[in-house]
Amino acid sequence: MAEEKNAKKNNKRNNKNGETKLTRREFLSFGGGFIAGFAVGAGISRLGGGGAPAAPASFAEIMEQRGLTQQDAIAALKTYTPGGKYDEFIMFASGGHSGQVLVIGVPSMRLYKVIAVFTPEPWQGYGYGLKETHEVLKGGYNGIRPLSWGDTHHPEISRTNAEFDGEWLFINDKANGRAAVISLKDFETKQIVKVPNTQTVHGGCFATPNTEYVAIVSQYATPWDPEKGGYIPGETYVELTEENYKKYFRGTYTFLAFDRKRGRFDLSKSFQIELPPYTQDLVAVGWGPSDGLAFCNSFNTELAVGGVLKGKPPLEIGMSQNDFDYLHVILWKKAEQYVKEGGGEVINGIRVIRLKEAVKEGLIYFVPEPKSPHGCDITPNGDYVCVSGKLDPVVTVYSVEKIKRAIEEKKFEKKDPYGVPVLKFDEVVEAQIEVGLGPLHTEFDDKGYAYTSLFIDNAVARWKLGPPYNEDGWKVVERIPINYNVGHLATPESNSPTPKGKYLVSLNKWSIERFPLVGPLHPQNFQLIDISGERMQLLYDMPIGLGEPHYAKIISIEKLKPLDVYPAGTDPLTFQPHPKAIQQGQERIERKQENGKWVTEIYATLIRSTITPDIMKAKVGDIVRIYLTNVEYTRDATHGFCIAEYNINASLEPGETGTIEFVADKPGVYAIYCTEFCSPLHLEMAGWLVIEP
Ligand code: RUQ
Ligand code: CUA
Repeated sequence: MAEEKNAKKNNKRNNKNGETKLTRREFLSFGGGFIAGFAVGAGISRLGGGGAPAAPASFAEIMEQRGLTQQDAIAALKTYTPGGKYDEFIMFASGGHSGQVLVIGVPSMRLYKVIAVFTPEPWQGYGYGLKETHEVLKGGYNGIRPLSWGDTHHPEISRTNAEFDGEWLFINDKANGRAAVISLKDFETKQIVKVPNTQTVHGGCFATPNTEYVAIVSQYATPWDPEKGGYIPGETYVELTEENYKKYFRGTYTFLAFDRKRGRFDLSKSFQIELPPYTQDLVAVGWGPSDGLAFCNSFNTELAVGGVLKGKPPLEIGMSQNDFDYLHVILWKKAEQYVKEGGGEVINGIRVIRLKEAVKEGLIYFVPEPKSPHGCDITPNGDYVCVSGKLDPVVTVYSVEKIKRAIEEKKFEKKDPYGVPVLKFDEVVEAQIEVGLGPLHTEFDDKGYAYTSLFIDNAVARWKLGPPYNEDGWKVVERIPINYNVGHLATPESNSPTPKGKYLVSLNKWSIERFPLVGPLHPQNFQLIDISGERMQLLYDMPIGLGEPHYAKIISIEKLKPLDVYPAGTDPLTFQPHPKAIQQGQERIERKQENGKWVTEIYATLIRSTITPDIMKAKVGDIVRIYLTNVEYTRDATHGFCIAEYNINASLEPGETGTIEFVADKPGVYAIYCTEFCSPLHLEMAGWLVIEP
């Protein structure tokens, strides 16, 4: 009894979560000082005190010592997240040229994971040994050469009824015209596909309301075969002249069919619409009133191809002559129906609706949009499309109802040179909001506000949407400076029916003096802004040493249901039992002939702190297959597996089975060891690969 009392006494300051609870007296000395410090301003030494001996410095003292303002202290309180407490949101940010995806907590801005996507990643063993991961990477090769980087741009989360459901993640690689599927069960890449007939893709990924398709659009036009149409990398050649550009270069609007059960794109059910060689840009797929419609904007309706050495204007000038470019409106459900009835033709592995056909069938329309626009964002009700001016200080808001009516009533002002009807600007515009210089992208909150990034002004403009969101809308209410050169911005679950508001992340290209110098290549800067109140407040600067992150999607953390460990013997690619999984005691080495070739198969297990078998033997020239099963089911008990001098490293998460396959081309005795510091005897978790001459 007495003991229990004592224990209680000792524990009294620790609540269930192990957090220290303050006594009233202590509270007065910390918190009281803090509050008083705020009330009177920083620079006052500890108030309260209450006589507690050797109490830690007060908030006011710390603020003074560190030169922090009240704003800073409030920002810290709003973002600081102790270990064991979780963020409210998770942000999936493109990793830019790293070809990866960054997983970041909001509001803590802590980096939780770098998902290996288009680029080999040694810690995860991605592309460094596990055959399964090599297969994923290979899926995206273009037939000319292996690719080991990507220019990731626009992450997208799978949707159910247009809402983000947290099951799958998609992202595009602009430079190589690819798209990837990532499972949000294990945050690993499952598939990469090369978009047929297309060299570079920028707009997209953007899922249809129930993720039937993921929309993705070409950026720079691709040379198409003058006779058969379509593009084969490394094969199709068209001489680059203005004439040929007009005639034979093409853009594409692709709907990659997504098989949710398998978690894979299915090219055989996908379709593509041929577009004129305008440089297509950002993409959005509608819901609600805009259900069935897909959009993208464009620039270079001038069809400039460059040629400064021949006296032509430089590309950026040639591409910026027209006062209007075209917002593309695609009737994707109608196109899907057309394809299902046998319309289009298969070119290089995908069903293509040729441009003429698309026009004839009424699947494509253009809407004039002011000069070289950027951004293409749909308001929460699915009722407006917002296009930013880029070279024009306005955001132009198009009414979806008006667009549909104009199409129905054929309110065309002309046809473009390819025969696509162009709707009358005045018939479809709802509003134009002067937001500032260099408007790029717009995101939304839950209170009827829109937020537009202003690249040139180095600011974010907050503006009020008009009816039905606000009676007195379509006007800017506030601007907050950012540092510097904001491209995209992201608010939680924007571009869906129910954005969550609260925070905005500004993805800034330059950081200039915000961080210590680390050489002439400066980090990029993610700035977290509180948008919950009357005034926007900057909370946090997060340097990103991976360039150049483009866009991010933010989702409520409770929508994510990731696995803790894999069920025993899982192949992560399929989430099914791996056919080569074994249990402890079943380890063995088998050598046999396969189609006249010697194959050594090694069934191995990994457990703290043993690799079994610890001597793996094969003969030079053998194909070696090592089936590795991590037979642990404890959270976090990952083991690595590397082979010295063979450029092989794998990572096996608890419950995972994977295959390492290579040709034992060099004889020798090679150290093998676990590359994950997994236990006190981690260094002993080792063995030998013996390749007999
Ligand atoms: S866009 S440059 Cu997302 Cu503003 Cu790629
Ligand atoms: Cu397993 Cu170190």
